[in-house]
Amino acid sequence: MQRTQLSLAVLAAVAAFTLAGCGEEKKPAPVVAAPPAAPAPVVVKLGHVGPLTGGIAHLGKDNENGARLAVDEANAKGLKLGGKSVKLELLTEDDQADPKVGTTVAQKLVDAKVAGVVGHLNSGVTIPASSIYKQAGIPMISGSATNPQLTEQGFNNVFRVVGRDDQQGPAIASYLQSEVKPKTVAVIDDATAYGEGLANEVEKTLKAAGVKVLPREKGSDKTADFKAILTKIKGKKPDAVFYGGMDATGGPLLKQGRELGIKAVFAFGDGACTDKMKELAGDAAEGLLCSQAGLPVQAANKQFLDAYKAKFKIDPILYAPFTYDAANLLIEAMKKADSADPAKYLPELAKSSYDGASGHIEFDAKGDRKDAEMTIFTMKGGKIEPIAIIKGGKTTKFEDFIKAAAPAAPAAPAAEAPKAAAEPAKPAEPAKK
Ligand code: ABU
Repeated sequence: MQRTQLSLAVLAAVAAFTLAGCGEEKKPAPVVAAPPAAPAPVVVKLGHVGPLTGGIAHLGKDNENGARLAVDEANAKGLKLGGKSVKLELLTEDDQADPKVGTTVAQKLVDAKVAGVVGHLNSGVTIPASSIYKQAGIPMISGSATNPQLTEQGFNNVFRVVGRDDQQGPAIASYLQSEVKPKTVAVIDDATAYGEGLANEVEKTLKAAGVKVLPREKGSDKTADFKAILTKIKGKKPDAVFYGGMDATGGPLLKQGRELGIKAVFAFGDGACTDKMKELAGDAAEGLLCSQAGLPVQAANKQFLDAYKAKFKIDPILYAPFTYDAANLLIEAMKKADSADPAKYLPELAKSSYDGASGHIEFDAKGDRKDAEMTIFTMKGGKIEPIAIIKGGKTTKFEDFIKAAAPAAPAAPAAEAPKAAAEPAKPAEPAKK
């Protein structure tokens, strides 16, 4: 008899004897072994990278929140890969919107063995960082980097869920040309891959439409005083000014332009297409035109908007629905592959066909989002309001887009149903903010 069994037998005998001595005839309580502890879940790390300090930290945090919401939801639902419970862990890094810091923190994430990355935010940071992830074979999806070069490098691990600046530039330039009908346009950029690249696309489109474009003026992503540039521009009396850069510099530029008495229409790309422009430029922001390289936050699905608000107590700013989708795309691909091994789930990621908060997502061979929408906004009453959606070269007024996307009226009872064929299903209802 083994020692444990022997001890149990002695214990049982002593208990029986004790009970008998007390005049009771109860049997000894059975010894119940504690259930085996559940194995600890396997931790799978995902990275998020963006600027969490500096002038555009609000946008970095917005992106991070989107990714965090997706990860927390997946953990709450429970995730199993390869028959084992998995806990996702989001590692977040601050790249300070700086290409050098970006590559350093990208390597840090690689060394931490993340299975996938959501980020970075800035094209000028995402492009050099993508080489680090490529060498490590780690899939990355940017929710906001729009410079075409990102997906023109031929890297099979690189994806984005927003459109490209060779779609966004023509969209905002064509809208400006058709609605404002400027004869002369001044173009300024912040000398980043994003700002300069987008400004180039805008200039190309305007010139092709016969609009005179003034010689390019340049600031930087740190410029606070644009007065010298704006004074030079004012003398040339442009009808419109386009700025390729982020809201942190676009806001002061617009404010200073109005202070100098420039009456031109000011237009911006997605980096400066936020309500922050009102905070930075004050009343000068009213009437600005801007574009985003995807559907507006107002058209994101209601489930996402409600969950985001409930968790973070604020509304999403710009591309949070896209980083939420990016994180979910990584998770869904892992589920399909039944593995968090990048080599195993990357082929599933490339084949994604996913209905996310920002609409339906599929990738083309380069890793770009197929059929990305572009949205044009104006600032009204201190808020940017979507005016038009451009998709596949077709422009739809935002109100018409919302109407078309509204859910079909409830089906009539069977007995009263008309005999005609049923209408095709309508897209999911976008939330109205
Ligand atoms: N696309 C908006 C700003 C981020 C970037 O592409 O640099």
